[in-house]
Amino acid sequence: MSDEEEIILSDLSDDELVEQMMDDLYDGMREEIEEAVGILLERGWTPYDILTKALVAGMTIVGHDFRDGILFVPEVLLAANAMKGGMAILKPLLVETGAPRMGKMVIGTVKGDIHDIGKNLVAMMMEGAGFEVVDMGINNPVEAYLETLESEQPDILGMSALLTTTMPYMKVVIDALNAKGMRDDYIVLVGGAPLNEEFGRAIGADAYCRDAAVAVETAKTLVARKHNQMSAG
Ligand code: B1M
Repeated sequence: MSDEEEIILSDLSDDELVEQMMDDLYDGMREEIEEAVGILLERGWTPYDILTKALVAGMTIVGHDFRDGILFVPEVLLAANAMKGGMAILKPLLVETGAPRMGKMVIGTVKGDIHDIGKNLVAMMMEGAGFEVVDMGINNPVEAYLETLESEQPDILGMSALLTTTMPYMKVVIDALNAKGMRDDYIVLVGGAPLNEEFGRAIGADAYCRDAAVAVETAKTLVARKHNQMSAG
């Protein structure tokens, strides 16, 4: 592209800019994504709207083309990197709501799985809603979950899996909690694109969370219920 044709992001209308962000995310252009996030913030967009209407929506398109064999791992990694650039700007803004401490969550992606964008988003939104979050990262074996639960004593255990081959591992973790008599000590929330409610029930989780907003709402409800039960009992 010649200099004359270069797109000036700040000259675009909101709709055009969001459209452009989807293209830039698709092309893995991190700096452009960061600039566009800054522009939308200046125009008064909420961090949550930028996240969901531009970044997550753009990543969905990437996901479809990855599935259909149009994009491959290197391109998807670049797109993920661009998304992370945007998320890094939004994170402190989502977190600084000054909400009172709601409870504590330990969250990690299960063994064999290295997808972390959705988990990071959940962690961010939970922090934004006033939860303390301990992020265990990716590829966590059952031993790591058990150790972290013992040392952190959270209210909630969150697990993420993006692959049909790794989602059954969530049951391995829940079974281990049962075997150790620890299951009832924690609210177990699970999420990730291939999961559904039925799966969540079948493996013995307390709830399946379709997205980060649902995770926050579910966490609030179940923590409040747990505290009520504890004060009644
Ligand atoms: Co992967 N990948 N990937 N990938 N990748 C998927 C998941 C896939 C659906 C793509 C496809 O074919 N359409 C497919 C899985 C198919 C299947 O299992 N049925 C797939 C595959 C096959 C693979 C590899 C096997 C590819 C290969 O190597 N041949 C490989 C596996 C690596 C491994 O993990 N061992 C692989 C690798 C990768 C990259 C490394 C290139 C990259 C990950 C980079 C990273 O995460 N740092 C990647 C990406 C980016 C994707 C897609 C395109 C996007 C995932 C994403 O970040 N979405 C994905 C396609 C898709 O899902 N559309 C795909 C955006 C994110 C915001 O959404 O993660 O769903 P999501 O999280 C949501 C909810 O699910 C929920 O809230 C989040 C926010 O709203 N949620 C939770 C998630 N976790 C939660 C936990 C909770 C609560 C809610 O706890 C309380």
